[in-house]
Amino acid sequence: MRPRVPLTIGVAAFLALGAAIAVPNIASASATLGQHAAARGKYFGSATDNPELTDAPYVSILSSEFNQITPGNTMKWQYTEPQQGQFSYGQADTVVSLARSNNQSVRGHTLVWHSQYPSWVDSVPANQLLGVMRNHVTNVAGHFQGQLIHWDVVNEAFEENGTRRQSVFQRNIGDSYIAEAFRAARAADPTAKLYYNDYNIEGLGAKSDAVYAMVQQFKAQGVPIDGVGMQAHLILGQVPSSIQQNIQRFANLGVDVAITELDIRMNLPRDAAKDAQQANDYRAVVNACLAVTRCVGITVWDYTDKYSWIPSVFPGQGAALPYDENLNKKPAYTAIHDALAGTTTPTTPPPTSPTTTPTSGPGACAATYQIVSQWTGGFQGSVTVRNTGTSAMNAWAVRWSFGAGQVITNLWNGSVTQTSANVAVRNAPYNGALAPGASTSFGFVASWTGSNPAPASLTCGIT
Ligand code: G2I
Repeated sequence: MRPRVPLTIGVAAFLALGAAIAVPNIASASATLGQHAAARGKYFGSATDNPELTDAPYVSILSSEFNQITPGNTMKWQYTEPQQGQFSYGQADTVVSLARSNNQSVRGHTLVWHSQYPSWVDSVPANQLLGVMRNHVTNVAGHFQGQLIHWDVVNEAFEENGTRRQSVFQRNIGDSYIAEAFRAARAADPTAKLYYNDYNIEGLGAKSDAVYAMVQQFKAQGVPIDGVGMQAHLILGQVPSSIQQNIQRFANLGVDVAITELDIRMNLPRDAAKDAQQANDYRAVVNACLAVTRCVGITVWDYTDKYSWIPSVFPGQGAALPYDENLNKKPAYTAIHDALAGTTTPTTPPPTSPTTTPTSGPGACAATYQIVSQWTGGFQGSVTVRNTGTSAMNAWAVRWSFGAGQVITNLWNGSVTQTSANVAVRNAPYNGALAPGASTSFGFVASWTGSNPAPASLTCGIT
């Protein structure tokens, strides 16, 4: 996108206020899973679903313990394009805005899948399905453009033996449908990292070999793939021993890896021995991800047994998640927590926050920079933008200069350009409008070496 020519800089003078920012003590036992993961340069997230959002105690933990959210259902085709050409985003938007209000990143799930699509798709003439699929991807990825860190572009396209699943897309479009979906997704949302997502590909085997070969081919052909999602719907005591090796071999192809739907089911009822085994299993998965730099994060497929999909699909099995059905933490929680916490401690004292000097008048805004967490080589930051003027703003831009070579690697809820030290962040399509007094924020992950001083000043304006 071409940068717009600046018309006005609303605020150009700044004060470093020296107010200490409350940064959680990363080493403390009470830090959340999300905070510990961030301190290791990863996220730890949870899936959720709209019906659960009326459960206040559930939402309270969802909102505080995790730094990433995946909508478990409501971005799927049956929800987003229930009738051909009629798109519906209300439920998915609800999840995305909840996550945004909690400063959580969001994975999009999922654009093209053989399940949970509306029946009209089966009636599309074969020679029109490619166009219909592209149109779906273009609209849905376009709607959420700039709001998601990842998209699961294609989900579960392979059989256990490594052959292609004979879905409606495979049958009517052919092998090329996966690459075509990725191309359409990149065009519609250039900032989301694009993932292929599947289950039973956590360890070495025929199915993960097939996905590996596809990723290798996509890389060679320039098909825009950025990551592989390993769902990790696992069975007690059966974490594949090759999981770390397998994550690493995908990383070596030049893609990121995410554990996208982790749960570890057991035969009911629970007992102490099974809980202890489950804790070991969760620890093994977390440690495998921590061991590979390009393993970017882990998502549990909801966090509580109260809302797990397992009992309805595997009768007699369940208790697969780190919180029980009464929202109490299980041994698995402690194992995840302690694995993420490791021995990591903050490497430098938390920097203070420079704040723009609020001014009045049209287009005046203030930007506040904050380091959320920091670890060796990286940190997560957040900038809050507030309309300090007297009239509504339709767009904003925040600029600063990094003083020590920091480089933004990922930014959400805004669009970033960085040229050497100079960073410019403009609003995303959905958060540019700010009434007087209103505020919004964007988040980012950046690298640093040596030291990580906060910028001496930020500018905020309407362009
Ligand atoms: O099946 C487990 C997961 C495997 N990988 C892809 C994921 O997208 C999938 O998630 C599950 C959801 O967690 C379930 O909630 O996908 C299921 C459908 O295959 C979802 O189940 C459906 C039920 O089958 C429907 O009856 C129900 O109306 O959830 C719907 C919404 O609650």
